[in-house]
Amino acid sequence: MLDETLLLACEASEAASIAAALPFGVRFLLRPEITPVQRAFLDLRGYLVFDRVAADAEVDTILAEVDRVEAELLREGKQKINGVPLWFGPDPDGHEYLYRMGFSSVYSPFLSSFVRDARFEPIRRLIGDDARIGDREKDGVVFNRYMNAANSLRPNLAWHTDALRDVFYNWRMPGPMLNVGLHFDRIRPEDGGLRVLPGTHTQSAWSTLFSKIHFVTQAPDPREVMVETWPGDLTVHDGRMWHKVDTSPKQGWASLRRSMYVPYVRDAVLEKSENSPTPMYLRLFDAIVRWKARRARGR
Ligand SMILES: O=C(O)CCC(=O)C(=O)O
Ligand SMILES: [Fe+2]
Repeated sequence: MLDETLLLACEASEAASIAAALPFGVRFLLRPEITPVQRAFLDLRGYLVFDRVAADAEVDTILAEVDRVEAELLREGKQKINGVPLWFGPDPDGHEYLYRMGFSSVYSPFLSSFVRDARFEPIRRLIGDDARIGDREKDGVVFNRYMNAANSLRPNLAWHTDALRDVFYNWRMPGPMLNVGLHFDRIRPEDGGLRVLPGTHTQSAWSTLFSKIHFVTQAPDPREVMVETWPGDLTVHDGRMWHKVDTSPKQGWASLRRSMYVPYVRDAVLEKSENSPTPMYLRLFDAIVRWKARRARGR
């Protein structure tokens, strides 16, 4: 982890040259304020990784909460929360398993208060002094699980920019936006996991939309950087940057990777409810994931 003790008061121009010299895999400590070097690295590369922002006990509690909510949703036979489809598919033992859940904090008072914890305040202010936690807006707090197993609904997530979602939501080209993720597993480079294309957050609108096929292209890119994670890590990435999740070469439960994305929102308040329709981009996303799972089964 980078020791920034002597860099806390540096000028923006100095921070920019320090950031440019840091390795792509640099891990930062989340302090009460985002530091000049952290800001400069984010501006330059499009992402930041903070070392273990959640404690092991919190990681365990969140994972147990998700299991509890999953069981409740299965009991109730729920297919969607606030219009966002729940992605259920078989696990390696043949049981129904939840691969993606939007609005996960709606059923969990623990999650709802955890994402508002004071330690995340510098992240909120990084996004904007007026930013709020939109856990009842957009897709809410999204919990993801990925597994490499026969019949898995989701072994990976192909190249995409999160900005596309905003094009669908607002019908305009996205401006700067930051996405905040928590990571729950030890993922080494050889485990697949999150890959980003540093610097692509400043590309043209055309490249943001078309330089790869959203949610379909999975192939390695010579410029890609693997984001190694420890349980409890927090990542921030610019939504205009290309990124993907690669399949673990492990099989079954050993390949499980879990992440949770917390929406910070600055637009007008648009809370969703049980009657909210499924957004167009999610219908598309849903169709692509199911098509890929069917295709994989057919192989
Ligand atoms: O699981 C991850 O870390 C990435 C998830 C992601 O990129 C997304 O849901 O848009
Ligand atoms: Fe994404």
